[in-house]
Amino acid sequence: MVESTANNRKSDKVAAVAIIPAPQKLQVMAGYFAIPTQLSVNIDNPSLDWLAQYLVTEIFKSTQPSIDTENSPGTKENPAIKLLLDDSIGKKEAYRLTVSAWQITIIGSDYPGIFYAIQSLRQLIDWQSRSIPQLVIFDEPVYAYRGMHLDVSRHFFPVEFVKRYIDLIARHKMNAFHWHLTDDQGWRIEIKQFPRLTETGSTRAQTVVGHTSDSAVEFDRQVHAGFYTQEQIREIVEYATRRSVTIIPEIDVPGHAAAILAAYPEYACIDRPYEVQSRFGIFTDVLCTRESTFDFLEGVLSEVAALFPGEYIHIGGDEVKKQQWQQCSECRALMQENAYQDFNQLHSHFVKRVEDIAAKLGKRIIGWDEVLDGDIDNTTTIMSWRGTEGGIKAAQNGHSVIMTPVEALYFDFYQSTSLDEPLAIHGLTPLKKVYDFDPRPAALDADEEQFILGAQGNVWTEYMSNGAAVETMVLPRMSALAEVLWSKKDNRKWQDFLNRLDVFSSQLIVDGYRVSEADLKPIAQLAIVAGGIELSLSTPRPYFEIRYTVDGRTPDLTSLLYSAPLLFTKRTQLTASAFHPVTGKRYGLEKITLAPHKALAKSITVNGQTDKAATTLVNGMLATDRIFQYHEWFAIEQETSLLLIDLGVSATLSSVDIGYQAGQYRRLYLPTSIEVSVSQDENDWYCVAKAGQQDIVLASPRSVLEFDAVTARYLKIEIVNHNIDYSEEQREEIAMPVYIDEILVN
Ligand code: TNX
Repeated sequence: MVESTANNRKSDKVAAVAIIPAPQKLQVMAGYFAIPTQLSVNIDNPSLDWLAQYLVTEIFKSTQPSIDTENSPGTKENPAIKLLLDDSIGKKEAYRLTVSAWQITIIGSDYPGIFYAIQSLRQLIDWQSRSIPQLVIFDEPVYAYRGMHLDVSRHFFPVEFVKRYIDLIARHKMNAFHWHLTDDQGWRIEIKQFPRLTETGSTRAQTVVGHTSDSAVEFDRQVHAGFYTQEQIREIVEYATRRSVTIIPEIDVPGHAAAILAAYPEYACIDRPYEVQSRFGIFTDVLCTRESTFDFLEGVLSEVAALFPGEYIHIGGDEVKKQQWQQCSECRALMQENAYQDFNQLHSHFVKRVEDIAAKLGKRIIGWDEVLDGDIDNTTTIMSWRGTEGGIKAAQNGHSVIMTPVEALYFDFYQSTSLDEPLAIHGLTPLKKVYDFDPRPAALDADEEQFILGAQGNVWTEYMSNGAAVETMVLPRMSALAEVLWSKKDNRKWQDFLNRLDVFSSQLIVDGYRVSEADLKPIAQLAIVAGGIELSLSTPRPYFEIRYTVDGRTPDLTSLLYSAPLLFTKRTQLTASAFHPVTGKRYGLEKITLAPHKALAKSITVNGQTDKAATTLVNGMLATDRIFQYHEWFAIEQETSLLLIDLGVSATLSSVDIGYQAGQYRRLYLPTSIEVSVSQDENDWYCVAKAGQQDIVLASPRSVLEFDAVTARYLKIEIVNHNIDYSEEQREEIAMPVYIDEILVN
């Protein structure tokens, strides 16, 4: 990335002014402000002391700036930076930044405005030439809420990393840090009235290795523990406040409560021991709705409210399993007393009680969109995560809304399909998807739109065990989100963003941040065409070269150069990488096996029904050598499933080849047996091949069932799935799905 930055700078003068998020108005002039060895920072207001210090110690540390309150203008001999407050220049958080030959003037409509001007300035400095282009910027944000979330329960992150993360938020002109402090896998905030929350609740015995949904789950047998003392929290709050970041602490109730119950089982419905979870998922453990739970929560929230100065406390409310409430006489009695018809109303009741507690403490609450499932007052601010629907409904009912839809803003999802991506939870959210996200859904009218405060990227850390892993998952996706939230739509152009991103990312890299290269990797697209399968390869950086091999080897600079869509008429494994045109550095490893076969794009039904998801079984692409992605597989949930393929015409058939094991990171459940029958008329069927459990285990990842050549138009494939496993989450044995992909018929 550093190299392409240098390139851009040489060839294109405007690219030198590369600010993310794109400022509202920018006018670049000829000439530069040359950074002197000694610089003075002028302030006329003591409330700006810290900002002046910050300029001196963080931004211009290599010069020797002095701070003076004389308010003297910069001169050729004595260049100066001047900081001023003036709330008439724009709305909240607005700033004007003027860089002229000897003076840099920053006017903020408030403290954050000045802070953001400093962030823009930081991005404008070219330390190689020690210069800043002369310019005028006027800037203010489109959305008031610009957030990033961090889950410190699934993995604990030390204070130093939390500060680094807040810095990153601030550098993106984002202003909210949603700190997910509690969950099933660990309670991370000291509460003096309830010491066991951290004594017991912050420690788990071990952590799952690999993916929590793997068929044979393994554990690391290492204790994972950690929490923040109240003193550390105050230090972090202060750190964030200085950087115009408000912290929203989340205490997730009544679900995701295993760590609470491990410490205080008296707040459960069912009397038994509980433990801090070492796997991930949705557990049935919930807080009981009896009165003592709310006394407990009042105690907890009073300490939380005292630590965090912001207006909000997030109270969770997501993924609440209702079984334990159903089994609890006290919960059922409360239902009756209030004439509640279903358990969602009991959930709302719970949320309402917590909201009242928060209100007494002078706080408003935010809840995940499940809190809308019952009936809830519109005083609750909604975080819409299960898509944007919850947010739309909430805005229409007058709730304030923060958009965090799983499909676009979950930064725990994969960033590309390249095999060199780190293990992630699932899903695919490439950079462009984040950049194209619009926090204001088309379904809302202008009045309703006012309720959308903004959006937030969520970082659930089940599969991020250290700070470096977090950084590579959020960068550069949060750079895209920052622009979505700050910049006007007219100022948001994808290619232009990518050019600026190269500059910004290289600055972050210089400061030690780890930035994913996923957005530089090749992307494959398939189309079934007459005579075979057509594959197109692209990369968001058009000046990169794409090279590929068809012999399974990792491409290098001597491999075939991709220039136009490729047609495949027989089974081929293609491996592609992108290469930087100057340095020759390789990016990504996109592996894709294409296989035209006799059932390609033919009609397929599942247990007599058409099923759109099943078309992936005959799309000519094998998912078995790729990272597991749900959308590339077909899930078999039943004990027996019958897949029926109609070839349209009779054909000579002699093999069926079925995949069931993903190539990287995941260990899927295997089918119990596979049986293939053929027919000419859909009445008389002949079983031609069968694979039992042993055959399947041995043949994994794919079974090739061969048989003597027959002529047939229809194929019936029976998949038997007897996989049952004990679910830690549900505390019972449950049927597990198997996933299959591509039924190659030849
Ligand atoms: C859903 S989003 C959750 C989290 C998981 C996340 C993984 C939400 C409110 N709940 O508990 O960590 O999915 O993507």
